[in-house]
Amino acid sequence: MAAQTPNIRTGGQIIVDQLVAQGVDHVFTVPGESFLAVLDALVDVNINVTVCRQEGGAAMMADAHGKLSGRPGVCMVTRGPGASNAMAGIHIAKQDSTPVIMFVGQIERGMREREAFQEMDYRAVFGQAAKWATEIDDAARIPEVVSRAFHVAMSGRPGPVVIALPEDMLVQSAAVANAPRVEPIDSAPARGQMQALAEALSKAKSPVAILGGVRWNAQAVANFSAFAQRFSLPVAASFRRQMLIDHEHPCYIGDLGLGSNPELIKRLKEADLLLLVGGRLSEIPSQSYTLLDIPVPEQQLVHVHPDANELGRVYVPTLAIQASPIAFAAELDSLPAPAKPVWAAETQRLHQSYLQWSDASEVTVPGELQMSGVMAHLQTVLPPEAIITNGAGNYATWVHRFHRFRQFGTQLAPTSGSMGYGLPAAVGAKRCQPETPVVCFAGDGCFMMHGQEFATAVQYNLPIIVLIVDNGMYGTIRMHQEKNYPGRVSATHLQNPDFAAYAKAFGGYGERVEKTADFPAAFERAVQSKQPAILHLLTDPQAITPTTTIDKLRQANQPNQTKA
Ligand SMILES: Cc1ncc(C[n+]2csc(CCOP(=O)(O)OP(=O)(O)O)c2C)c(N)n1
Ligand SMILES: [Mg+2]
Repeated sequence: MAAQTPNIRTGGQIIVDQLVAQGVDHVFTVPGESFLAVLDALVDVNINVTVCRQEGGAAMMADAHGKLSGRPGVCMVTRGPGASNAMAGIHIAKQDSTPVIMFVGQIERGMREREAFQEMDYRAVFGQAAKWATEIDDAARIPEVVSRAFHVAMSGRPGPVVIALPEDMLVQSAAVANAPRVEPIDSAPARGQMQALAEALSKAKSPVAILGGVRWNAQAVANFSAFAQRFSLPVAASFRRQMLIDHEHPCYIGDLGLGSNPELIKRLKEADLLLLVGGRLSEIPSQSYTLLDIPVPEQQLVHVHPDANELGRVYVPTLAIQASPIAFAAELDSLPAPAKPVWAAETQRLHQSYLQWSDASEVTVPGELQMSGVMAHLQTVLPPEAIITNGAGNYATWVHRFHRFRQFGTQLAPTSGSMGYGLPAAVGAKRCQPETPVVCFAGDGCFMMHGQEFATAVQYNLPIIVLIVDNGMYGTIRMHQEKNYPGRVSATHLQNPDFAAYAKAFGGYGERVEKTADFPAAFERAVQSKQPAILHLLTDPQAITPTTTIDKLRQANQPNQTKA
């Protein structure tokens, strides 16, 4: 593409013009005096700016945008304290392989290394946390660096890029052309690899596919689903990547996460061929690295990943296919399906097992508010395109186990297990897709980590619905305490505010729900309010998981207990 005729602009204008050239439509920020020239240039362009309340929230909103669009979510934060707050979101984007670009205001170039006001060395601080961290010294190099940032953020294994912008560089003028829009570099299976996969499948007795990672889209999901159906291939979703297959697909057998269906784990251990597409089979989905031997799995492993560095990093694959899930799935229809695979009946049985495992009506826990009832109701009222967000906590088990994801682009949840993600992700999603219903699940602990972004939802009239599952504690940690140090409760009790009043104080809709039967009407009122809403769900502290209670855990783990 021919470069434009250079015109003289300030660094701030050049930055913003690069964003326009890259097709950026949203920027999430907490402002700082360190990048006033960028904020000023944003006034003149057609980019939606979301002003947030804390930089961690801004970075998580950018992550949500990156996950939904497949292109970098962009946030802008100030130096030292701003960048430090944003680290939580950068870590999420790194572990989730989300394309994100974070611009950070920086001190003037001439003051470096004096530990000037809020000075930080971004290359050092984010060098490991981000995929790439850099600083722009010369306004004339902005198009080059920003273009590379888009390339790095999206290509191979995507991830976050941090770009520091010295304050004086942003007011420096330069005559330089914009760089053209960057598209992710795609990689497709090499010649003969699809044939090799077909042969491996034809010899297999009990294959399983596991879907994870990024570089998927709705078409790739449709392509893979059609392939699975033709092969009656059982398909599991990796931790917090459930949206990669319709849960009502006859080949779906469940998600590999925390508290997975034991039937699924058993089947995976017995599999003779694993087709791992897009994911890394990291600690959580691999059940603490117990599913596959390292470095050489006993099973045949066909690993498909867009980044060569991930192929053979932990597990040595029998067949390593360096391809994005999009490019890989596009070639699957070339594989001839077997007449009647020997595993077909087993796939049916496993899908039935999943349906039973995820049937909320089968589960009763202590207390008047049953999360199973809440989940069952949401199943009947939420449309398939509804986006579900969450952070970390035992409450998330209800989402992962009982919500039947139907479509690509409907799940925003951090594989890094970062608390506080659900609310900013919901705000980011609703800001980008105002027509799509967005429901955020949060624990009482989780919500309070970024609860201030409820103000952002109110400021931009974003009618998200937040379900705060309040058990009065950091439940996950309490559960681990009862397992490891039974009866010795330490630093896990929480005294919480009235979250319905909190919602109202912010200008939203709030309601307290104490009984299962009251939930459907409360949810309907929240929808009808057309405001950002919080439903404060009071759950029994005993109901620590769908299958056990605090008392049972404590008893079972007493050190003097005689184990049968
Ligand atoms: C940012 C962050 N801090 C701490 C933790 C450790 N942690 C994991 S779950 C959890 C408790 C979550 O509490 P809550 O949101 O109330 O959910 P619950 O487990 O009670 O359902 C904590 C403290 C974490 N994962 N992330
Ligand atoms: Mg809790």
